[in-house]
Amino acid sequence: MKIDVLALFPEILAPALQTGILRRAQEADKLAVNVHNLRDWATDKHKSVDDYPYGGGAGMILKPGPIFSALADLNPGQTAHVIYLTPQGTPLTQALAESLSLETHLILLCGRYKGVDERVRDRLVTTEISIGDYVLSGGEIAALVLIDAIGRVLPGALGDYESAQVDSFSHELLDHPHYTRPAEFEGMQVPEVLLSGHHDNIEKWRYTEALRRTAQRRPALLQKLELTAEDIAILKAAGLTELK
Ligand code: JDH
Repeated sequence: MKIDVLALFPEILAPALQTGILRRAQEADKLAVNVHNLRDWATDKHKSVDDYPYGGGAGMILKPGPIFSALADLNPGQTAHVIYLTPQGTPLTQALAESLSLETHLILLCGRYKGVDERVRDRLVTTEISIGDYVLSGGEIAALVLIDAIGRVLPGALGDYESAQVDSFSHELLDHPHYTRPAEFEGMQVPEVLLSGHHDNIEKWRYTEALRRTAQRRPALLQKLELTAEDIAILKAAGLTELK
C-alpha cells in the first residue's frame, strides 16, 4: 500500500510515522507513506495556498490551483483513491479502515482554515471521511488517525491481528480487564481465576467481563451484535438482563 499525504503542516505527521507499528510496516515494505507540502505547488513569489472566501466572511479557503497541480503530479493515471478528511465525511469505522487497507494507492488531502475550495471536492476527491464528531484545526491529525487505523490491519503488518480475528468474535466487544504482576498492589488483588492456570475458566471470565463492559458502557454496540442464547444467559447471570 502506498499513501501520499498532501498537507500544509507535514511536520505534524513525521514522528508518528516513525514509531511503532507504522514504522515496522514501512520497514517491512507493507506500507510506503510520503508526506508532501502543499506549498511546493504554490506558484507566486509568496508561495500562497489560501485566499479569501467569495461572498465574504471570516477565515481563509485553500485555493484550487496548488491542489490541482499537486494531484496531477501525485495521481497522473487517476488510479488512486483520493480521500478528503472533513467533519462532513463518512464516519471512520474499523470496517472502513479494513476495507481501505485492501487498496493499493491512497492520497490523503489535509485541509486547514475553513477547508478547500468546493471544486477540489467536485473534481478530485473520491471519498470524504470524518474521524469523529468534534472539531479539529485541520486534516493532518485526522489523516494520521486514518493511517494508523489502516496501517495496523494491513495484511501481514501485525502477526497477532489476523490470528485474533480468526479466533473469536470478542473483537466486536470492548476489551476485558487486563492485569500484570504483582498479584497484589496497594491492597488490590488480581482476580483469582487469572492466577488459577485454568484456561477454560479464564476464557469464560474474560468473555463475561467483555460482555459486561460492553453492556454497561456501549449498550448500542451490544444491540447491533447477534448474541447467542449463551451470551444472553451470561448477561443474565451477570445481572445485566434488562439490556437485551
Ligand atoms: C479537516 C480545516 C478546521 C474547523 C467549521 C465545522 C461548525 C471547518 N473529525 C474531524 N473534525 N475536524 C476535522 C477537520 C477539520 C478541519 C479540516 C478536517 C480542515 N478544519 C475546521 C471548523 C470548521 N465548523 C463544525 N461545524 C459543527 C462549522 C473546518 C475532522 C476530520 N476529518
